[in-house]
Order: sequence, then structure tokens, then C-alpha cells
Amino acid sequence: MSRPTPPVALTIAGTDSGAGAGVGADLKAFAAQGVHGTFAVTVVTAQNTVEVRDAHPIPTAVLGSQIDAVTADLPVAATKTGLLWGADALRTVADRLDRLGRLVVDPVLVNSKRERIQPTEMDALYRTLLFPTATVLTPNVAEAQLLTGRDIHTSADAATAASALQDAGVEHVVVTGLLEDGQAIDAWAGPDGVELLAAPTVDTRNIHGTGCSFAATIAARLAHGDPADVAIPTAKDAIAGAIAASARWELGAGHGPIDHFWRN
Ligand code: PXL
Repeated sequence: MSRPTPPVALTIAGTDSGAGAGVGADLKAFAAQGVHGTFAVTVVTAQNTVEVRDAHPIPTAVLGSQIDAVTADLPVAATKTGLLWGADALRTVADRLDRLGRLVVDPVLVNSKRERIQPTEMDALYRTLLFPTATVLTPNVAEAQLLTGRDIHTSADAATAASALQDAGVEHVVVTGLLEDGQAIDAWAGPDGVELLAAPTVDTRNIHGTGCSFAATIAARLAHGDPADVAIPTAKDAIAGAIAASARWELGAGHGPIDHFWRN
């Protein structure tokens, strides 16, 4: 029997050939929430659980035409942006904000070693072109440090940084990935103040793509029509469950993927 039409979400992100992070993770996160996932690729990476070997940027004209093709035909209710490769890719997205539905911006500025992988001019472009339209912003600790110029060591620092980033015109900012007292803490600044979302840390190497998946799950819930203050804690629980479920998986010699479908 045919089931109801699912909502549609779009991810604008890079690919990870190991399918731990990027577009592959986002599509799984969308599917786990019962959302039809679409995608526009910014950069193709040759990557596994251990390393990124190569990166081939997609011409911005082709990035734009992917977004145009999807949005011309499918009812995109929410979009997540991930790795945008260079200032022109960011401008290509910014030119199309009116067609993206509710927006989650995951500003990917550093690699897993916390080294910068995008030019510094991107920081200001994110702030002026994308943040004001975003419903939710999800920098990790390293990205929040770059975007605010403040050091983040404690959950209190993360909360301060999240509040500071609201000044760019975003309603909800979640600074992710702070480890403190055996808890994985996200500092969430919303319209009513700051809240800390905590989950027990899990002893596992399989954490590749957690940031991508968290942001994509928020976008999926927004596509369903959830308000952001429901979507954000729902996504935190979904990803905490996914990390716990894949803790003992043995996929690859490095940081393996998480179990998006742990509830299925
Ligand atoms: O998690 C950041 C990220 C985003 N996008 C792509 C990635 C990664 C990390 O590996 O590969 C494509």
C-alpha cells in the first residue's frame, strides 16, 4: 500500500567516499527520519575512515545547477549546508536562499585535526551571507572559536560563544562537541537563553560524520515541520543513540561511521 508522501530536505555538501561524513551521512540521517533526501555536491573527496586522500571541487556553475534542478521540481522544505568549498561556492548558495526552505548551516571550516581547510575570507562571508537566513547554526568547538575569536575550553565558554554568534542574526546556535566530565555537551543558544544538551561520552572511535549527521537530522525534523526547539534536542538524542549503537562496529582502521538506523 502506498504510504504518505515524505517531506523533502536538501543537503549542499561534499562527498566522503567512505560514506562516514558529508552527503552520504546526510542522506542516511534524512532517511532515518523518514525524509526524502536530495543533494547538491560541492566537492568530491577520496576518503576512508583513516584519511582524506584527494579533493576535487565541483565547478560552482554545476553546484548551482544541481540546486536549481532540485528546487525547480521538488518541494524542498529544509536545507542543510555542510562543506562549501571556497568563497564562490558559498556565494552560489547565498544567491539561492529563497528556494531552500528552512536553513541549517553547519560551517565546515576545519578538518578533524582542527586545521583550517577553508580560506579566512569565508568566515565573514558565512556571517554576512548565510547566518542571517539560517534557522539553526551548528559550528563545532573549533569552528566556533574561529568564528568568534574566543577560546573555548569549558561548557561555559561554549555557551558564551553560542550566544555571541546569535548576534549574526541566527535564532538558534548549537556549539557542538565539547567533552567535559564524561559528557558530550552541546551548548545551545536559543531565543529564551542558553541550555546545555548532554549525553554520556561513549568509548569508541566511530564518530566520523557526527557533526554532519546532527545538522542533517535537525534539517530533517524542520522539514517535517517541527519547531527548531523540538528539532534540536530530537537530533541530539538521535545522534547519541546512533553513536552508542555503532560503538563496537569494526568498519575500517580509523574513525568508522555511526548507526543512523539504530531505531529501525
Ligand atoms: O565533518 C566534516 C566533513 C564535512 N564534509 C565532508 C567531510 C567531512 C569530514 O570528513 O568529509 C565531505
